[in-house]
Amino acid sequence: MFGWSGKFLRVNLNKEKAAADGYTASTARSFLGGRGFAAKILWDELKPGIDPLSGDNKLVFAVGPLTGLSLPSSGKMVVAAKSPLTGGYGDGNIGTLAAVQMRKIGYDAIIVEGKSKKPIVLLVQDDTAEFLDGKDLWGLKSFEVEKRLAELYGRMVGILCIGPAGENLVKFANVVSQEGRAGGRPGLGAVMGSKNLKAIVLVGSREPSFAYPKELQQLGADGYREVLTKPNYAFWKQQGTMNTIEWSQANMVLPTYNYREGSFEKADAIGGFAMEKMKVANRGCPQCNMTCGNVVKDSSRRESELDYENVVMLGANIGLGNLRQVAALNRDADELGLDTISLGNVLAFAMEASEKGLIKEKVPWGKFKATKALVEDIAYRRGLGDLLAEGVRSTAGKIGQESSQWAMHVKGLEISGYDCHAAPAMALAFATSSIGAHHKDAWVISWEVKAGRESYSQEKVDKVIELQRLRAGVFEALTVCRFPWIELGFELDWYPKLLHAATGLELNWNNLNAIGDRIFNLIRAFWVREYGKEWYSRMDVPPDRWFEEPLPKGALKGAKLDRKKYDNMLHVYYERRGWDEHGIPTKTTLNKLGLDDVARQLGKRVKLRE
Ligand code: PTT
Ligand code: SF4
Repeated sequence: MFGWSGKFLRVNLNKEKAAADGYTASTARSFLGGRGFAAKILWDELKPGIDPLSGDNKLVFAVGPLTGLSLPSSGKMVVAAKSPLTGGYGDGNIGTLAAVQMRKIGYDAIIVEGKSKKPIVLLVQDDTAEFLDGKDLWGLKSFEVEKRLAELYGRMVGILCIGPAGENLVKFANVVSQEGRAGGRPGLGAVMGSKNLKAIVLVGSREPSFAYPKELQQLGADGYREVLTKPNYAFWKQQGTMNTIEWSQANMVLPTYNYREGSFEKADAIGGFAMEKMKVANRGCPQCNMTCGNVVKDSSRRESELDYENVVMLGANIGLGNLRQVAALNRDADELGLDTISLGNVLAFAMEASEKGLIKEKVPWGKFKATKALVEDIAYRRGLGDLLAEGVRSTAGKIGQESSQWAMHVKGLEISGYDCHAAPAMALAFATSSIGAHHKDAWVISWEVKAGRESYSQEKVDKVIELQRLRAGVFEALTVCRFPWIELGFELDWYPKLLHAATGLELNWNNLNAIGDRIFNLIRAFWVREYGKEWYSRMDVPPDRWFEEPLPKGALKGAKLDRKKYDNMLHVYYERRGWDEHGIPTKTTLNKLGLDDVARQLGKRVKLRE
């Protein structure tokens, strides 16, 4: 095979053994890589109903055929497992040198099985895997872990690690790399912690072989040059994703005070232009000439890398309007290994619960010191922090009193940074995303704001599906960053050409979209298989707050979602997807996508419509 190594590395922590495992060309063609491989492996290899924090879970790190190559923004990797936060399929996407090194060690995925008896570091150097004592690193924060490992193995090796939150099995702990890149929102850091795996170090010296290496090299170089010509390039380098804060404020979609208000009185103080004045450097993922990580000094003079999500969730959503303090919370989250989006949600949930007198602890809105202390308590599971470490769905279940109406999650994953009181398509995108409420599968909101907020039309449904195919399917499977396309308009035509040069496969966009659909449906099947009978309760619905409590102020004062129209839109979505009225893929749909075996297995668990 060209473009793929044709091998996974299977690592068993119980036995401290690692071995190469071949996979077929048909798997490569059907699932491409990254999320596609991860979903396939987890579907094939996990028994339904396993405890995500037991040795039965498997942690998959996967790359795609374009990952890590000399072409725009290719330094990305997918990390996936059954999620301890949601109980369904969970993954995340990290920009990391580990992605580049994974290609160099010559594997397309690492599958980590079992559980080590003691803290351990997995070191993979080409064909050799070593299981090193991780005792001295256990308990350390992520930046210190990376520093020590880089001192031993060099700055250009690939390092993935967890912080204390992962060790303490916080349900939204993530995996950290390169001091400020992090991924695996649905608790994949906790899965790594449950396996006593503190870090993975990858050091490779090989090069993958390609179908048309010269053409690939030329296309990659042309691609980098093309990125530089795009009109928005300069502004992107100035602000990266932070430019979205002003836009969200102007359009009343800024998550504010636990998604109550849609705009924040101190938005200017935490926005892209405020950040520009404080910025000391640009940082980014490997192989990228768009480097969009905005490095600022936080309130303790430490460096912190800011993105839209980090800032709105740890700023507006908890009522904090001081950017250096927001940066400090963000830096703490990176060091502790906590997902900033879920963290901003649980903090806001605690603040609202405290305001309403539902918990005895005083957790005021926007108070930096108290919040900073609570963040540490969550990571170390102390007091109220221990309750919050389980995520908002679980916390609301425990404190009761209708708090579930404003526990802002879908299927257990906390919502990322967009208020949907007046954005039905974005609400649908959150509700049907493949990992729970995350924007990565279909960031439809910018289109929706232009197309008209009020409508619940079929056009909106189709747009959500179109984006899910592309973003949740193709980009996650090629495993390259989607920002060149979304943010700069780097043309989609580049990708089939690059794929052809790397693998020799001639795939047009119809073929690629079909792969996107296959992956999306396989992940849906995974969720249904896990939830079984429970699936029949309403799974694809955003929280009550957006239906019941109108926006209290601003240009869209009074706006809220309409339940009947939303349900109708969801119904249309199911039809367009070829799913039944419960959102379960029909046999015909699965068979059409070549997932006959999945249909057979799923049919044993729930009733499948023809
Ligand atoms: C992603 C989610 C996001 S989405 C952000 S900011 W964003 C948060 N970043 C966190 C962080 O930082 N530290 C931390 N402790 N927790 C964090 N949680 C949040 O995680 C990220 C960029 C961004 S910045 C986005 S949108 C794009 N995401 C891509 C994607 O998903 N797929 C893809 N093919 N390309 C993408 N390009 C962009 O990458 P999750 P990163 Mg990320 C500090 O992890 O679990 O996927 O959730 O990885 O390397 O930092 O790049 O406004
Ligand atoms: Fe990473 Fe930003 Fe480059 Fe994407 S554009 S690869 S997120 S630095």
